[in-house]
Amino acid sequence: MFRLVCVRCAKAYPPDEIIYHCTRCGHLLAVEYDLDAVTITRSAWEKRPLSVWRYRELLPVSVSPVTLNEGGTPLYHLTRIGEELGLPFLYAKHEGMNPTGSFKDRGMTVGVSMAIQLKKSSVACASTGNTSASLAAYAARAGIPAVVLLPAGKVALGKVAQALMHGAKVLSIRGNFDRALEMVHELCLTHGLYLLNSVNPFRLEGQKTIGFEAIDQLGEVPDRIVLPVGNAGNISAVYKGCVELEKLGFLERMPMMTGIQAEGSMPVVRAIREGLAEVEPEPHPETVATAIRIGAPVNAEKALAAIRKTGGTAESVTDDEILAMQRMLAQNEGIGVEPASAASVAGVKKLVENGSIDKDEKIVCVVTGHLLKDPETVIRQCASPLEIDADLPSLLSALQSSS
Ligand code: AN7
Repeated sequence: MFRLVCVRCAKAYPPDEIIYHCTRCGHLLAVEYDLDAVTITRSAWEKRPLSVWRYRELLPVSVSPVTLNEGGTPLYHLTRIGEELGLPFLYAKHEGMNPTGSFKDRGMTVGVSMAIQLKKSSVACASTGNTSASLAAYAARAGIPAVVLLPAGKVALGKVAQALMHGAKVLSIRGNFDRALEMVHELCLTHGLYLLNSVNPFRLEGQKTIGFEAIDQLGEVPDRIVLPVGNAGNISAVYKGCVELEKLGFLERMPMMTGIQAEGSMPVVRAIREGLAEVEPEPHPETVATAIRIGAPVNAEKALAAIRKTGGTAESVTDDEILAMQRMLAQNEGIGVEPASAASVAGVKKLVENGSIDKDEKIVCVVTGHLLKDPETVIRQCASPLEIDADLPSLLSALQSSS
């Protein structure tokens, strides 16, 4: 059993109320379980396949889930990048290996299942791209219509292609993500669509399983979990999950939650650096990592608490640093991720170089989305394939001149 509880004033709401903000103070709501009633053991969990649904006792869904087999993503040891940075225990959890190519699927399997559980017949979101791709696919799986609002001209090609092909109603807003979120929120409140942005408390329940899986795969709690931060939902979700494991007695210590933002879009980093109680929104966010081009992160309050309570930190990286790390992951480790995802590892590089990370830490970087999400940014960085005549001498001469 669970209830919804305001993250600020702790006012409680019943589990079947369709509500995204506290009616008393306006803050977000979180799912709170009766952990005393949870009787699952770690060894029982470990007998199940690695997936979001391994952890179903800590999820709110009681109907048969709307699923595409999400989670169970690989945890890779970054041996070459680790050696270069002097970090022998550097890992990447590749969330790009989810059904639609991003971690959003973990949230959507739970979020769309909850839409069905709550008897909602249509769903909607605003998105920098991945949320829309994922929602479109899970709505199709559930057989219900989806509406997605995108910031015009600022969404990577692969993500738009997915949202369109999975049959969502796709609308491009002449405005940024923050404005699109305000609009879709209003649409949902006035027209009864179910809102599946990260203001939705259920979506984050699915996303917290990234941390559960990483701990299970590593066989111990990492010292640090590093995530790219946009709306700050994912970092908040992973922290919430760790708090629950700790309360269940499954976690001996908390990982240091570490958030990485792009320099042109870094309100959380500023708040951490300057010790602010709240983030000051960035009115004109800009970065090549369009997934995290978000100036007013709605989950910032929870993210600041997660970072501060665990002794973590937040750091910014430039677009050049992001793209250089995207290439390093691809070429030195064989791991293809989109720019926002590379931000987490680029952030680790920066933190180790400025002495903020201990070299023997066990570090899990969450790389959040697949390389193929944003082919245009890739093609812009790489030389075009050399076109040659279709004969062996031309091939040999081309190989010689390019070696
Ligand atoms: C690849 O799709 O916000 O800090 O609308 O796609 O939880 O927002 C995407 C976010 C990191 C940031 N990496 O996560 C959306 C959207 C990738 C992402 C983030 C996103 P949050």
